[in-house]
Amino acid sequence: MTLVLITEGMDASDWKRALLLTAPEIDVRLWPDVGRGDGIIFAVAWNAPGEAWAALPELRAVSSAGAGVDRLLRDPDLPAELPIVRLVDERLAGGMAEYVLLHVLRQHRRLAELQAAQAERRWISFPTPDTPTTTVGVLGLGAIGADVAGKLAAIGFRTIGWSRAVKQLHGVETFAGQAELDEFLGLCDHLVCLLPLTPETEGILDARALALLPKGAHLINAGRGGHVVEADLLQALDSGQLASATLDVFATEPLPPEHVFWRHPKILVTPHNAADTVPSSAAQQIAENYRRLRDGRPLLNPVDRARGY
Ligand code: NDP
Ligand code: OXD
Repeated sequence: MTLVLITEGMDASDWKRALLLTAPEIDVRLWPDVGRGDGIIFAVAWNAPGEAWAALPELRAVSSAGAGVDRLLRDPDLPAELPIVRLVDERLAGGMAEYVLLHVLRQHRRLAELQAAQAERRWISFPTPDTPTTTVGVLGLGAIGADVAGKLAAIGFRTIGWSRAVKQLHGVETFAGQAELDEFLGLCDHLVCLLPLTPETEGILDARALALLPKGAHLINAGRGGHVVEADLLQALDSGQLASATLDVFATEPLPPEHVFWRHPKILVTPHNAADTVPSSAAQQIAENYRRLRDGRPLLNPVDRARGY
C-alpha cells in the first residue's frame, strides 16, 4: 500500500524526506509519478490538479497538507464520498501566533511612525499605548485561533474571540454565533480573522461588519482572501474607518502585480506565509493517519463536509 504527495507550491522533497524519517515503512510516491495508481490509498494534497483524482482509483482518503480544506472542498473532481482530513499541528499554530503578535504589536507600538521619525532624525514622543485597555478580537477559535488568542491574552491585551459554538478559554472573553457577532465586532481595536472559508464565512468582512468596528481599528486577515469583500475594505481604509490592513491571503493568489493592494499606503501584503506547514512536524500525523486508514481505524482530524471545515 502506498501514499502519494500532491503538493504543488510546497517542496515535495522536504515532505518525502520527513515521511521517510518518521515512517520508513511507508512507500511514498510523488505526483504525477503514480503509474496506474495501483495500491495508492492515501493522498496528501495541496493545490492538487483536478485530473489527479481520476488517476487514483484505489484512493480511500485525502489529507490536506495544511489546516485549510476550502480548496479541496470546492474541487468539483474530488469524489464526493472520499473522506477528508486536515492538519492540526502545533508548528502551524505557533507560526500563526508569531505572525499575529508581530502585526498587532507593530500597530500597537506605532512602529511606522517611529521609523518615519528616525528617517528624519526626529526625537518624537507619544504616550505609551495602554495594553490592558486595547481589545484584540479573534474571529475563529479553532486549533489556530485559540492558540493565538491565548498568546495575545498572555501579553496583556484584552482578548476576545468569536466561534460558532460557545467556548471557554482561559483569559479570553468569548462570543458565539451570528447573534453575538455585532457586539463582538464593536469591541475590536484590532480584528484578526482566522476563520476557515465556508459558505457561511465567505464575505464576512464586508462594509457592514467593518462599519461596526471602532473607528480607526486595525485588521489582520490570515484566514482566506474570500473572507474579505475587497471593495468594502478599500472603502473602509480610504474613509479612515480602518487605520490599517495586514493581509496574508487573497481571493487570487499569487496577488496579481497590478492589484491595488500592493501599493495602498495602509495595506501590508504578505505572500500567504503567515504559517507554513512544517513537514518534519506534520509527518507524524500523516503517518498515523496512513496507518489508521490501512488498518481500518478512525482517522484523526476529520473534516465535516456539510459544515465546510
Ligand atoms: P479549525 O477548524 O480548528 O477552527 C475553525 C474555527 O472557526 C472554529 O473555532 C469554528 O467554530 C470557527 N468557525 C467556523 N465557521 C464559523 C461560523 N460560521 N461562525 C463562527 N465561527 C465559525 O481551523 P484552524 O484553526 O486549524 O484554521 C483556521 C483557518 O486558518 C484555516 O481554515 C485556514 O483558512 C487558515 N490558515 C491560514 C494560514 C496562513 O498561512 N495564512 C495557515 C493555516 C491556516 P467552532 O469552534 O465553534 O467550530
Ligand atoms: C493552511 C494554509 O491552510 O497554509 O495551512 O493556508
